[in-house]
Amino acid sequence: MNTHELIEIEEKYGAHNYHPLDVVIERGEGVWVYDVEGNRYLDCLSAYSALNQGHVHPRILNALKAQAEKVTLTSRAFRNDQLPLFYKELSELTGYEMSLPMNSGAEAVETALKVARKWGYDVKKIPHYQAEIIVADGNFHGRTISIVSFSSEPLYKDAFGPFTPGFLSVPYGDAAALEKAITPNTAAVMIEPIQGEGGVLIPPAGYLKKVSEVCKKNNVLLIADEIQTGLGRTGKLFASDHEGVRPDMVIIGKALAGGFYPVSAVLADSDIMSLYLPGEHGSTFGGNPLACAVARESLKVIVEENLVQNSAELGEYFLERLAEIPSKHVKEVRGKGLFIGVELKAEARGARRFCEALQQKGILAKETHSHIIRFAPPLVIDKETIDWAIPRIYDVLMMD
Ligand code: IF1
Repeated sequence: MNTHELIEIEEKYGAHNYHPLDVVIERGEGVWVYDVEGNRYLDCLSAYSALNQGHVHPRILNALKAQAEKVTLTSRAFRNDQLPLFYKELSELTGYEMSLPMNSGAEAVETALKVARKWGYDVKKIPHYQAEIIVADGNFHGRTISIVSFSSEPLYKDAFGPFTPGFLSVPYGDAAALEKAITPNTAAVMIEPIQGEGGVLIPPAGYLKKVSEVCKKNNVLLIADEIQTGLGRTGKLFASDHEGVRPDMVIIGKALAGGFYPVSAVLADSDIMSLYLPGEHGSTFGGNPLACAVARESLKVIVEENLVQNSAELGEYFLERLAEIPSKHVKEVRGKGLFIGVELKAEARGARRFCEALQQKGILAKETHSHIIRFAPPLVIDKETIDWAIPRIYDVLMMD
């Protein structure tokens, strides 16, 4: 079937909760994807950083196949032989004593929020059901009712009340405002070290460090949502590492399973994670052997292929080349590692038309917030491919 036919079927039978570019992908390999017409594109979105290891990484594919032939799901009613090794390897890689596996990012966020509230009552002795959690304006942490309850984006939130209480949002990048919002009932602060959906928004240098100090001083847990920024995307294993910050909890997802499978996790030390008692939390699929086998190999690929270093080096190169393009439309080019945003001026009439023009040139990128183009290719990209992309991006950014 061709592009047009497939899109027609999708629009007829599927919910319209997305407005994708009209490209129908049927195959992917490394940094490249191929549509049903046989056109090739450089993937500069990486499924919102779920594909740090590139499409259909052969090692992860083999791990998936091998495990799928043995056992795929046990539920947590029984144990499986992959979960212990997943826990251990994740701990050795990240330095956190324990973890709790879930599936989607939103579920892992909920997991962190629940245990933060429990910590608030059991450890900090916040009065019953008075725990508050502080987040930042412009946040994106997922789509559940509790999470959209503290979104500042009307589109994500407004139609879906009543909302979950107990959350408070403060301006992003302003540690003083955050400190002012803390009360004796504050259990936790949850922050994205760089706001992805916010438009690759990098807070002022020292912000996260200051937030971490403020949290420590006030006996408040710091939760970093590294679902998008983690696992090498910004040129460090975690974006928090850029400021030497070790949050009390780190939430990961997306690239944890290299795009093969939804796997997320919350990392924390035992003093927090051990607060969860049998029956208090769980998921049918969380920690299943297929997920664990895929995630174990996905982590090994990040380490053994030096993807964190590659992200740092090629991210800097890509950013420099992009910043050289003398486009009248560009307001700012910013990024860390291979997490780059090109913010356009208001007069540019939106980023969507630039993304559509990039598609014509064989590059898939997605606008965020209508006026920012995000460039976040798989971390396996090489310099030659960036050199291939730059003149194409140049042509698009130089158009009228
Ligand atoms: C969509 C955005 C990106 C995330 C952070 C948690 C989650 C996400 C920091 C939830 C998910 C995704 C979801 C996807 C689009 C995308 C997105 F534009 F919507 F905000 F990446 F920038 N924390 N981000 O970025 O993880 O439950 O989806 O696994 O909702 O369309 P999830």
